[in-house]
Amino acid sequence: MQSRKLALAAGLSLLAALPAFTWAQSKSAHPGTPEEEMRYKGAPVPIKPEEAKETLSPKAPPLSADEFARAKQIYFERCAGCHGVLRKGATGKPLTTDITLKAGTEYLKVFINYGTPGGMPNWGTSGELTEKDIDIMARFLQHEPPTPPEYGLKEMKASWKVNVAPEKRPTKKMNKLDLENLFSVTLRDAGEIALIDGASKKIVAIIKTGYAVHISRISASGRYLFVIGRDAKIDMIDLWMETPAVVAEIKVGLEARSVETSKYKGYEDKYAVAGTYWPPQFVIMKGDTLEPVKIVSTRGMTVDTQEYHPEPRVAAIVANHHKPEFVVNVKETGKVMLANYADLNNLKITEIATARFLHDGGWESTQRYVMMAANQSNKISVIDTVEGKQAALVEVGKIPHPGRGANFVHPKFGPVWATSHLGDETVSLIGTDPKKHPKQAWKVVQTLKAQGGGSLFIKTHPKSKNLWVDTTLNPETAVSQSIAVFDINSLDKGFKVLPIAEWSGLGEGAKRVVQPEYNKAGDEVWFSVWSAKNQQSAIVVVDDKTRKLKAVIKDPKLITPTGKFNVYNTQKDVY
Ligand code: DHE
Repeated sequence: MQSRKLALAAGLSLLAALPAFTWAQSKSAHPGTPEEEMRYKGAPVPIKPEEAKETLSPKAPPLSADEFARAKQIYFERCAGCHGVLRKGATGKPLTTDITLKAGTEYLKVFINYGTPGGMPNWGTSGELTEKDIDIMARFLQHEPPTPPEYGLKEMKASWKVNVAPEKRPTKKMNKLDLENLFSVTLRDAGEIALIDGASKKIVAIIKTGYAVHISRISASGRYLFVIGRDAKIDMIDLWMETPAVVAEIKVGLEARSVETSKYKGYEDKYAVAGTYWPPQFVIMKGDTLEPVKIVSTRGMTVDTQEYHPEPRVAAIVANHHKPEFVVNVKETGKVMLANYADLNNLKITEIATARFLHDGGWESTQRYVMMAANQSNKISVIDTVEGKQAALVEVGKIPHPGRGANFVHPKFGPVWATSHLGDETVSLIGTDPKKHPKQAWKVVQTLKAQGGGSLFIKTHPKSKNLWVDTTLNPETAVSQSIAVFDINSLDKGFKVLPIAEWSGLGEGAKRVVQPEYNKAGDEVWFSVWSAKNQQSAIVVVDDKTRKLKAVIKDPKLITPTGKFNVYNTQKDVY
């Protein structure tokens, strides 16, 4: 499987937007790049091209105003996710003018047309871009990159709304919902979330949120739900209201992925924090109103070559339980910033050098060490949140993508944290108990083979003996539409495959199975079966003990369900 190559002329999110897209249609020769890796591309950047400032460079070949506008649009939609808005390079190579001017128009045209073994899609030969567009892009790349506007306190405050002031909110829970077993489900392409009751599996509410909504996180008390869209809009939902609704909202930038809330003792529900891709910064807000109070830039030097990076995007943010701190992953510089929110006027930031490009991650079982994936380095950085330093940098498989990862007690090696990978079929189990299992601590103690590459998420629960591994982006339909499950006590026996998409009984569609999530009791696990916006999707619920189908949640309102966040498990970081 790993040896099969293809060129994919679109990002992951773009693919999701194409209704009748099948993997088979996407295959073409693309030497040197595994297809799973090709799919791991950024979504169109939701920055309006007209807002980005243009600079024409005298040394570059001329472009008309119309051509410049067209090129900006193509760049933000197709290129910026990998090469960065300012073209300084991320998953894709840098495309700054010192490089592109030397390369010249004809040379650049060849790259855009045919792609490269390093991962650049073949935009021309795949038919995605016309010859004319390719010519425009080749000239455009020799001009200075258009710069999107900065976004500071003034812009944030202008977008900020408190729909229900804290003093007007209920003083106790006004509904009969079992909040701890409620699920907040991302309805990605609808720009909404669904609140689904864990017991009845009924949709309790559909709430409008930001564009291409991404993740949900829950406040320390379990009362407030924070949802962030790719357009950097945050919606704060009060789960105590008779019908849960948005009580405050804000747009914290032009593009974002992460939101979190303060969880340290004495600071419960006090602050929220959000990280943005553009501008590269994070903002600390009041936890009851979302009023922005402190913005921190992440621009700075890269960890290895120590050169300036103008656009280091903020990836995962995790709330430290041991100190009043947020653990902030800064992608392109490869640094973890520990931002201490105890005194915002005298803000203390501990900057930890790890590896590039930091993406997602989560706690090991004691919640002292947080395990962060540096995906292009194939490493997991272990951050000791008590000491405030990196405890280890662990080599794992190709492009680790753990989500928040999975914790369990290995029959032989004691407590481990696991990640699956986008770039290969392995699951790496890392020992996490330096006290009782010092020999295994921060080492890969076992590598399992799962169904294939293209895995996004892995999950278990303290009460379960199952380890679930999805393969959402695998090119084989049978693999992307099913789930692998390991018995934690007999890992050597390999995995079983459950045909989740088939169980959903859905008609046509990509039906990609994504993100296992447990209910509060840890006795059932929910999977999204994700098809395009104009097709039916579903959530399939499996009994954890018997591994048999328990329920299928289908509803015309369940449009493109992806992430599911059980309130209790998200609040307490149970995974
Ligand atoms: Fe995500 C988490 C970024 C595409 C579903 N995603 C995250 C986090 C980051 C991130 C930084 C960690 C947030 C945190 O913990 O604070 N995601 C990105 C991207 O940059 C990327 C690759 C491309 C893009 O342009 O957005 C991307 N993500 C996707 C998808 O296409 C997914 C599969 C479907 C969707 O809804 O968009 C997707 N991402 C998720 C989910 C989580 C997530 C479900 C949370 C997992 C969890 O268990 O916590």
